[in-house]
Amino acid sequence: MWLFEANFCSANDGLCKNNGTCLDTITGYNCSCKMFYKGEHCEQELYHVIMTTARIWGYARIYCQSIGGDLAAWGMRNATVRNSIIDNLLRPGSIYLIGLSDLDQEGVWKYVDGVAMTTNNTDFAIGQPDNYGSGFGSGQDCAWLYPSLNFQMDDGWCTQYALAICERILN
Ligand SMILES: [Ca+2]
Ligand SMILES: [Ca+2]
Repeated sequence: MWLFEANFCSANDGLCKNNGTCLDTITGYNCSCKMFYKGEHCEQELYHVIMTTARIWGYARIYCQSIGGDLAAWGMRNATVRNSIIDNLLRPGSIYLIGLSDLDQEGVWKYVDGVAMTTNNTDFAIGQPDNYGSGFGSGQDCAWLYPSLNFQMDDGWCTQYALAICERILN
């Protein structure tokens, strides 16, 4: 039996699309994608749309789906992408809903694409999520980026009108 060292990257030009970097591994290769690309071969381009009309979380989600996407999830998990959106696209003083909630089960946070929250894929401000208001009425189950918290994440009320960040994959 023979085992040859894999050299996929140099043997297969252009494996990683959109200027992604090809990295050989023992058994194959991985593509390291540029900022707004994902997929095994960086073939998917992520496109973000900043909503300019305030909506409640549920209607914001429906709006994002109506333009072929959903509330931002992947781009919110990736700190580089998230910070780029915050720095370049958000209006100071506005609240922006994102695709993260604990609507299904209190305290269990999940992105709209099904990915569970971890400390590495979220950026909640200190003391958040706090489910503020529970006991008076419903607590807070829908995440937003909050301006006075340097656009860190905070759990907010799903019934409050706010702007939102949509995300869709091109191709
Ligand atoms: Ca909650
Ligand atoms: Ca909160």
